[in-house]
Amino acid sequence: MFSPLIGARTFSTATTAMASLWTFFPLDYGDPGFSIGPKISPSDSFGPSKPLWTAFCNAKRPIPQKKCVTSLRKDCNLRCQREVRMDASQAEKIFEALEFFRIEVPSWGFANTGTRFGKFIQPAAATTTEEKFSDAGQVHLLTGVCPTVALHVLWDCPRGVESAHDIRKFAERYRVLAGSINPNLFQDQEYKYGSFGNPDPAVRQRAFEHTKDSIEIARRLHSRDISMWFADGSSYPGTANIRQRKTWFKEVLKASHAELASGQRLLIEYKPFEPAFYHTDIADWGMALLLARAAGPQAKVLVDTGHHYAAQNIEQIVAWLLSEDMLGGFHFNDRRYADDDLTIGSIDPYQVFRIFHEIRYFEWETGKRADIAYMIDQSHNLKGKIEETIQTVTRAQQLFAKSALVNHEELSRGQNNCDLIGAESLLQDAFNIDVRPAIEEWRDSKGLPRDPLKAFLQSGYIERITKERAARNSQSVTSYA
Ligand code: RM4
Ligand code: MN
Ligand code: MN
Repeated sequence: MFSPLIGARTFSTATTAMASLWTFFPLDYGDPGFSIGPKISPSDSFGPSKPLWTAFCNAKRPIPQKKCVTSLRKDCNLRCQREVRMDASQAEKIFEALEFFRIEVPSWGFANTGTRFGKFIQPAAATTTEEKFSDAGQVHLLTGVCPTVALHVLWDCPRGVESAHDIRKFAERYRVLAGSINPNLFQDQEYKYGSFGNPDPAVRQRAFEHTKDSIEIARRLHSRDISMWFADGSSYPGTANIRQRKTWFKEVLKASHAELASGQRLLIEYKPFEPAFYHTDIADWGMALLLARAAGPQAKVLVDTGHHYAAQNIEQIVAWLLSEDMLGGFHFNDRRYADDDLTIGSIDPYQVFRIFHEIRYFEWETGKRADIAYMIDQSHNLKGKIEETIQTVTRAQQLFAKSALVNHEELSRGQNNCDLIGAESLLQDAFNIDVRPAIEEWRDSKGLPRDPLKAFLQSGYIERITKERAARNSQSVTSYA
């Protein structure tokens, strides 16, 4: 199904790479199913040839021996830097892991955004859905691992269900498929007191209709996941009947679930606060889990990493959801204070590593691949948008690759023997390995640029879109709410 690209090792022009990736990820709207995520299976994938794997072997490189001039013993010949180097089998593990790792980019990450204090307009920001697809297409072209773009219905589908037709055209043109569909149940005036939890049945009905339309859009685009995020809650004690709202949520989620085609999923996201400041109807993973169970078997929980209190152990939540077969996907971003939407791993990369580790450990123990949608939910108003998305994707790849280096057999033994230092060191050692050379080698084997960000900056794309979009952006045009 996919032609191997061994031989296409140099990344010269955007066109070459475009042609290559098109071979990797053909758009296939003829498929009856919703197999966008795990479409690439080991058997039909474009795996690197063995010689490439074995050619890459850090262990063969000499370990640098430096004269330790700062030492009291002037003649000492120590290895001054303790570098954890990988062997061939580790490089192989990274290659295997990268074959499966795909991450979805958000359309809203390419548009002008800001905070409630103001928006800082970037001349190159996308002003239309088509431009968002064009930008997402660039990210996929250079990274090879972002074949889908998440859409927010009101921001990206101005003609509602009818927009699906245009989006299919954009997907063809820019070589990137529509991914998860996110209904907008929070910005219209009607939703001032909530959507699925609104005391007014007419508003609940309206929210249901919008969800139905979103499911239909997803169906027309062959998107598998509908991601439900609710702003619902209350800001003052005593002003809302918490139990009653829970019942309404169950009712409307159940009705929404009944609209799903087979193979589609309803992902239920949670968030502890904001915009509601007293109670949020779906505030944590337990509430999301109960509601997903009540909705039906195709409903799962979506973990947005930014939607947790600072001290929360997110990887434990991930482990529990995995063991309950209820983890549907992620919205990745990092946080320092609240829902900051910072770049993945920019504050705490070890946490992202631990999350990936729990997933891989689960897969090793159960012998099955966890069916999880990896998605980015970030919108940066200060950094360049495409550059930052590429930075995010490469960071995510690195952390995922590191997690592939944990020795599960040894870890399991260490845990069973209560070998605390041994077990913990397995995680720390894997985390400390510099996986970047292996990832570069993997990209090379796919005809992808070794350094996607550098390739992007040299491609001339940003200069072109800045020229094309600057005038429109100076009018403060934004398709983001
Ligand atoms: C929320 C949440 C949702 C996103 C909305 C707009 O903070 O993360 O996923 O769709 O923002
Ligand atoms: Mn989110
Ligand atoms: Mn958020």
